[in-house]
Amino acid sequence: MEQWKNEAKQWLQQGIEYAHQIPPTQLYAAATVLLLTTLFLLIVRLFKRTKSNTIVLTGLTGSGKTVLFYQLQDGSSHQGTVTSMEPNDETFILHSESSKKGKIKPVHLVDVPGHSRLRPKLDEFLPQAAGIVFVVDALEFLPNLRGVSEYLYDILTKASVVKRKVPVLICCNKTDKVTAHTKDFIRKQLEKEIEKLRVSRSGISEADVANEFTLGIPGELFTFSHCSNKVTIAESSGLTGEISQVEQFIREHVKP
Ligand SMILES: Nc1nc2c(ncn2[C@@H]2O[C@H](COP(=O)(O)OP(=O)(O)OP(=O)(O)O)[C@@H](O)[C@H]2O)c(=O)[nH]1
Ligand SMILES: [Mg+2]
Repeated sequence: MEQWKNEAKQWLQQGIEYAHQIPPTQLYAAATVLLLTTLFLLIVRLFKRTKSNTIVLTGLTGSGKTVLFYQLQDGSSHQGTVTSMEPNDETFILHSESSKKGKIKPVHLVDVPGHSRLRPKLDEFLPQAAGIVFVVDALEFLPNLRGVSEYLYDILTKASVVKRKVPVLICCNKTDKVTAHTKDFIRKQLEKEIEKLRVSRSGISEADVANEFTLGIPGELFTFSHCSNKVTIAESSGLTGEISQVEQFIREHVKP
């Protein structure tokens, strides 16, 4: 023990002598580098902690976004809603998790109205989105097929979505009604329709697609598995509160 102590003392002495030999500028430089590295590491940690908790609800008007929003927030459908004129934008703990103990991260949920005049609002929220829930009316699906596909195509080719590989959940809503289409049917129809759009849009001039990314793999029929971001499909009924697949998606991408 004593021997160890002496050896340590000697080393310390040597170290101090050595430090005295180093020119002060070099010492300052070393200290600055150390300080900057610490600062850098601190900033990295801070950024990791403030990972986005924003989930964006989007889709055509009448698909059931606002009902879903309330259902997630307070577990009530508010007995349906009328066409929204403003986005709903709130941060809360999911209703289904409100009774849980432990560390639960609140979710910042945004419901962007589907009306075409309000859609540009989407661009305000997409850059911070950790996930997108694209709500589709599974009841009135076929008459809206073109419109739904166009809106989805637009979202899947936005720079803010493609570059950050934001995951997208296509949510086939209103499954409480027996005449609602299944998610497999909806997925196939959407893929077919997006393929048509892809062909027709590839002819558009360079200028028009300046900030857009192309979709799919050239020479192959489009499927959602070709997207660079993860696209999954689920079923829900906002009205009756069957929203577990949506909650699961949110929990997957907003981690405590
Ligand atoms: N049967 C059934 N009807 C639903 C469901 N979800 C919503 N609806 C009805 O669909 C209509 C539109 O719902 P909203 O939530 O207001 O639709 P939205 O997507 O917010 O529409 P915009 O605000 O115009 O973009 C309302 O009359 C709801 O009652 C559902 O799960 N099942
Ligand atoms: Mg609404």
